[in-house]
Amino acid sequence: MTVREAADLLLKARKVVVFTGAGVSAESGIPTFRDALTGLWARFDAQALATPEAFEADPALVYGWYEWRRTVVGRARPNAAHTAIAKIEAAIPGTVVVTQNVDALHEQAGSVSPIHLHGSLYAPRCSSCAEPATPPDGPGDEPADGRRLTPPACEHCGAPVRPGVVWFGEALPMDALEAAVAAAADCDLLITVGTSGVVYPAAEIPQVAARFGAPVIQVNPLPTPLDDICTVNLRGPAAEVLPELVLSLPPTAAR
Ligand code: BV8
Ligand code: ZN
Repeated sequence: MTVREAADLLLKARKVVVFTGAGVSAESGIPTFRDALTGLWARFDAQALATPEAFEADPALVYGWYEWRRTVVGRARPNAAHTAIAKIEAAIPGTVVVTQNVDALHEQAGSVSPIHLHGSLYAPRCSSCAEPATPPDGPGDEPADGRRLTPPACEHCGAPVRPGVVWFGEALPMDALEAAVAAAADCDLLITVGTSGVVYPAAEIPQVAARFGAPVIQVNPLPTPLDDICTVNLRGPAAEVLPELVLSLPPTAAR
């Protein structure tokens, strides 16, 4: 299937949902989770780092690992895929960006208020009273991956501060999930970019759009479980495929 077919769908669309995963930030140098050799879960144990039980058992291990991730992400810059998505948003005002990513590269590329389904590395909060905590300044001093770092104490109750991300077994922020489902149910095109589509309930979002009759374009170098619901599968890296797709938009807003 070709970019041309996808471009025809984009040109007709008035309400677009762009649903992104770690692959959209891969070409910014941020590792994905499940890519066979380079993904974070090939090197680290998700159960020991990305669950509430892990934080309870060893807060310094988990906090240190997330500070390392915040450093990596803080030094990264948006790539051509993030920029192309912001251009779609500028050209088609009814566009909603829904991301599973905990980086801020969509915002940095110019996307306005993307919906963060899995939280953010920049929104630490108290693990007990949930009061927001002040994020540390700057990109961090690059703790080695795996270096323990005692989390700061909450200014209100003294409990350890935790990363503001959604761990396995935790509920997604209700307002974000509801807004994403509503946008997917109401859109006339969904573009899914750089996600393996295996983490639920986020993976429902493209399925909701398809169920409500919207065409789905997928951008991913590899097949995923979402292939079957997609109208067009564009196999390639997001930073190459999306700029090509955006070339089809009217010149004023799109370039
Ligand atoms: C919940 C955030 C209930 C922090 C992450 C068994 C069956 C089904 C479901 C379950 C099950 N057992 C447990 C569950 C539920 C579980 C789940 O789905 N597990 C799966 C994995 C089996 N889900 C949960 O636990 C969720 N919560 O269900 O709560 C509840 C309800 C009420 C009350 C209490 C509880 C919470 C899930 C949140 C997990 N959080 N991390 C952090 O970042 O550390 S997981 C992680 O996965 C990331 O957040 C990421 O956002 C998310 C999705 O991953 P992707 O973004 O898709 O990344 P991935 O590496 O997988 O794929 C990258 C893709 O990019 C690949 O396809 C690759 O080919 C492609 N790519 C690579 N390069 C490029 C590219 N594409 C384009 N261009 C490129 N250049
Ligand atoms: Zn507190």
